[in-house]
Amino acid sequence: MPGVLDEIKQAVIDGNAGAAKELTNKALAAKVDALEIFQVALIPAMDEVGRRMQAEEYYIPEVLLSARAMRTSSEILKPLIAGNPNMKPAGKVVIGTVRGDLHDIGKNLVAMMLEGASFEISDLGINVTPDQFVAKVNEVKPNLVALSAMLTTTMMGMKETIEALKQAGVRSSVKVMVGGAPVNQRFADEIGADGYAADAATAANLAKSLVA
Ligand code: B12
Repeated sequence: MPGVLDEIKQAVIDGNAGAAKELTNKALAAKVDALEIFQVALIPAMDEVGRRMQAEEYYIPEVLLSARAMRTSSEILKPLIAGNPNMKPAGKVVIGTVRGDLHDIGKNLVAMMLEGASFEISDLGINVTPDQFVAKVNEVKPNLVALSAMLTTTMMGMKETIEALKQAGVRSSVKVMVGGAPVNQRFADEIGADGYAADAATAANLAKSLVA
């Protein structure tokens, strides 16, 4: 049933959550496999949103609307997909904004793009201490830890978090990627992160390559 899959994809690209919900239910009623909807409509839609964001055809409001539409559909599909052996998440990610920092808009966008790229996300929120990152890493055993900072005064929290992961003996079992307005590749290299991305779309590609 390619028609309805194309329509779902378009609804997500357009950021139309109502249409995404209606069309997802329509596809399921027509016995389209939930996993197929995910793989043929939702993931390619978020890939396209990422492309448009990089090309500066989409800005934050459009990306947030698309992410919301994607979530509306994926919330319907998730319970149906759970347990399907073919639904392999791309990997697990623990994400958070580091200690002292309350900015979360960029971090949330990154989380949404990673979710769109079929990563399983544990979002610790804002003002996350190194110990809280370590505890979550021990709990969910992620492939990737994603650290966000928006203040020059908090970006050293990324280094402290990496140190804490080392101290806890788990640094080698995860990749660490960092981002946020004051962060750049040089800083990422200096603090021993595995990767840096400047925006949410690039972050999704970086995450895929880090876990590949
Ligand atoms: C919104 C905002 C706030 C809101 C935050 C609301 C929220 N829920 O997030 C509020 C009002 C709370 C706030 C508070 C403060 N803010 Co403020 N804030 C901003 C503002 C205007 C926008 C930030 C934003 O959301 N941008 C949009 C998102 C989408 O972009 P982004 O965050 O950069 O994220 C993208 C990339 O960086 C990247 N990315 C982000 N995280 C990650 C993580 C990974 C792993 C990867 C790979 C990529 C990645 O991908 C994202 C999406 O593409 C910026 C100015 C600006 N234009 O950036 C100032 C700014 C960041 N704030 C600033 C300051 C100073 C403060 C305050 C100290 C102000 C004060 N005196 O109280 C407080 C600090 C509070 C705290 N302890 O954190 C300064 C920071 C200066 C500096 N260099 O340190 C800025 C730059 C403003 C300025 N020009 O002075 N702020």
